[in-house]
Amino acid sequence: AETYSDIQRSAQFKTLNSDDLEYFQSILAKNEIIHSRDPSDLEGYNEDWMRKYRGQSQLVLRPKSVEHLALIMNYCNEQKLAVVPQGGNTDLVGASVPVFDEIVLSLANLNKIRSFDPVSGILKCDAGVILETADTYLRENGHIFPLDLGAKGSCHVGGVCATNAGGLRLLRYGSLHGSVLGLEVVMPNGEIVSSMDALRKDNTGYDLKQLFIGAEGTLGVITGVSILTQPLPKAQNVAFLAVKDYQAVQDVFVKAKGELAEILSAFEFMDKRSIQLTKRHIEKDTAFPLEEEYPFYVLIETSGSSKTHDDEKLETFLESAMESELVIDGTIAQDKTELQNLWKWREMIPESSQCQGGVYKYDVSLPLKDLYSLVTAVNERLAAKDLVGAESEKPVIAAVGYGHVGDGNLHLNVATRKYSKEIEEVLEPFVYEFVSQKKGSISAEHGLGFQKKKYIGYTRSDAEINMMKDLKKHYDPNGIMNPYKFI
Ligand code: FAD
Ligand code: 2HG
Ligand code: ZN
Repeated sequence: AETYSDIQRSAQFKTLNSDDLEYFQSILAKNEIIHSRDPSDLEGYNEDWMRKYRGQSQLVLRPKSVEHLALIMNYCNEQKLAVVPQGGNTDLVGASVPVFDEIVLSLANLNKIRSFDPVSGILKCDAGVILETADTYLRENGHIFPLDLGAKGSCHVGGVCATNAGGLRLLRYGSLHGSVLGLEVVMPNGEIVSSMDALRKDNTGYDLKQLFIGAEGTLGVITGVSILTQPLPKAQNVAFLAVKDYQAVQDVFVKAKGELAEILSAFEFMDKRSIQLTKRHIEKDTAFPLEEEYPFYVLIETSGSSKTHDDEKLETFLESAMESELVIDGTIAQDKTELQNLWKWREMIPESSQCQGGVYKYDVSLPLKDLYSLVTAVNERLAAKDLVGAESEKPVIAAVGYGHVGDGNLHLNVATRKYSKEIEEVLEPFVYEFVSQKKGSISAEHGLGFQKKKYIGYTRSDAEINMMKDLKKHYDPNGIMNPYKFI
């Protein structure tokens, strides 16, 4: 894990003492406080999902009420104690863990569904509800959460809002900036600001909740979320297809948009190396659906209200795609288990690239025509420096590319045998410069966190960065909210 050797703990923050602990003990129950002088006892809170970043916090607070959380924030602000809000700790940019001794403020105990209206489809819940729990509850009520991602079993509803996660169906249901209707937020001074009663349409002044969506916990703590959910589709299909090159991925996308139209709910792509890496990790339990390997694969999902109608549309689409040799091989899930297995070959890529020892993850937006060129450029660069290969003495196992084609969002994962500064320096700032030259964004959906704090200028202008800094100074004058990160 990263040692943060190039930055210093800020002297403006107080170090936790016994008076502080006493105060927290006076408002919280014993099981809402985890304190240890040995930070490794709190590893699950101090270390991130990739095992790349590790902080040194000795204190985790897990309040069960918003009022208690507000008292904690007010106290921390007055005492200048730095705080990291934490949801499911599945973040991929080093935003969710402390850097030094910041207090971890976990939302895990604020985990109740507050209400659901099946007529409007509006769900109101605490921020600490696990995404999958919310989705299961909604399915029992004929609806689905408008966002789905591989980390759904651990990430929180508040956490996905704080990162503005995009996920696998953004193409269909849009971003959280559109589906979140209201938030309840505890500000650094302890004030509770709520727009939880918000309506579908409400144009009275600034849309303040947007400030917290994607702010990565640097402005306030989200404690409640009101969100517009979607009707549970009655019919769902998944096709897993093989194509000969990246141009064909784009051609299939255009064809799918035109012919599957309103039933298209996901369009994902992955390259050969992504699948080879994933095979190493999951093939013993999940058979790969195609007999051969191909340069690129696409996963297409349809969601609609009539099975016969959707089946017919998908079959017609596939027949013509195969006849014209745009698609060279493929399979359609015949039942729910097969459908889940096909999704696994896409959803397990992030874990497969991480579990080999170390991983450098880049989540970028690029114009669609240039989307894959970054993967090619990085592989050429690694090969030129003789860093990549299957042989055990090569530090990089593979640089793989996959992602949400429908959103112009590429995930480049460089799987390594261990974390090393040498590899990092080959990749950064090269990747960011490449993306900036192509007029892309250095963060499509994961945020900036600690990983990309130095690189914000590649995508945002000075004027924009100054405006962000002004907001931060205004609402968090002591800088206690998630310090050392992008702002
Ligand atoms: P955490 O990781 O705990 O925190 C994330 C950030 O939000 C931190 O800055 C933290 O301080 C802040 N935060 C958390 N909760 C709050 C709160 N209540 N109030 C204020 N700030 C808060 N992302 C995508 O966009 N699309 C994907 O498809 C996707 N797939 C993933 C698949 C896997 C296997 C994994 C491990 C991650 C994936 N992610 C994806 C990353 C994604 O950012 C997270 O899964 C999710 O958004 C983080 O939610 P969390 O509850 O774990 O938040
Ligand atoms: C996904 O789309 C996630 O699977 C994770 O955003 C991507 O791990 C990654 O790089
Ligand atoms: Zn993604």
